[in-house]
Amino acid sequence: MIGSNGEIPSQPHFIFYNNLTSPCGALEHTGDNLDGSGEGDDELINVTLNDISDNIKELVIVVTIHDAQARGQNFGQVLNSFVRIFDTSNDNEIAKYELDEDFSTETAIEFGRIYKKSGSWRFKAVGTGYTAGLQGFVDKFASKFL
Ligand SMILES: [Ca+2]
Repeated sequence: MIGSNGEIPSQPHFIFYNNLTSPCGALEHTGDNLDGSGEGDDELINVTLNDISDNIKELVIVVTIHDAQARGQNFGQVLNSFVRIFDTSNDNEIAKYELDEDFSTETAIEFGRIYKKSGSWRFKAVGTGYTAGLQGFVDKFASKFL
């Protein structure tokens, strides 16, 4: 969750497997799935846009492989991996990337951004892959406290 200065305001605003819920309650991560077992979506982040506190201007959605560098892993080695965003009010899929095809050599991707403009929330697909893993995003958005 990004504030107006382009950074995460505080550690509780960094939503991931060890911090599942945002301070405002608008974001809820359903938890870590370590092995991809089960059908369909393995991990979900539910977002209630109207509940996001006013100091948050943007949500940056990132997918990474845990300890990818140490394990020598990338998305190309994970079968049937994808990230998508959909609107639960009408089940419309807004965007989807196939990670194993589109990001075969990467270990982290910035999937997209949900941002506020003129009082309403919009989604922008980004689709930029990185090889620096989660730490690269921490350095970029949370350098002050992580
Ligand atoms: Ca996981």
